[in-house]
Amino acid sequence: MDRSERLALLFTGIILMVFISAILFAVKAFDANVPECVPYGETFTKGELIALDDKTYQLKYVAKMWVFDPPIVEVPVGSEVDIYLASQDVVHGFQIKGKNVNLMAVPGAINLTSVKFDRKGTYYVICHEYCGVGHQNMQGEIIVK
Ligand SMILES: [Cu+2]
Repeated sequence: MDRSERLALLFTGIILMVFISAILFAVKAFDANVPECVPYGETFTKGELIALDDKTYQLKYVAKMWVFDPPIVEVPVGSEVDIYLASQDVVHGFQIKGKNVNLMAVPGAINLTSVKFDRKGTYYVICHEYCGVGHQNMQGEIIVK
């Protein structure tokens, strides 16, 4: 191995460390949260908000043409919400504006993520995957008060 090969390897190693550091920094600084996929077989067909205690909730969303069920949800400020997302028909998108949440609702699968709502306001849930003629009207609201 000559000097230029060693330099190339060193340079590649340094670049790799910079990338890994940037990812770790983003996870910590921006509270990045990787969604999980819940095993098939635990699916549900009805949306509901389940209070585990006064600040912890399970929110089961069903996406279907062209609504999110439940369409409007109210939680108190400071709530930690586990969102379970299922689809009854086709692939839908699920994005909470103002939050770092962007999921896909896929038939036969459940996606899970956690969100903390520490500011009052209305958060709009929108479908960002074209799902048919009513796609542009497919939205929901999470009201934090
Ligand atoms: Cu859609």
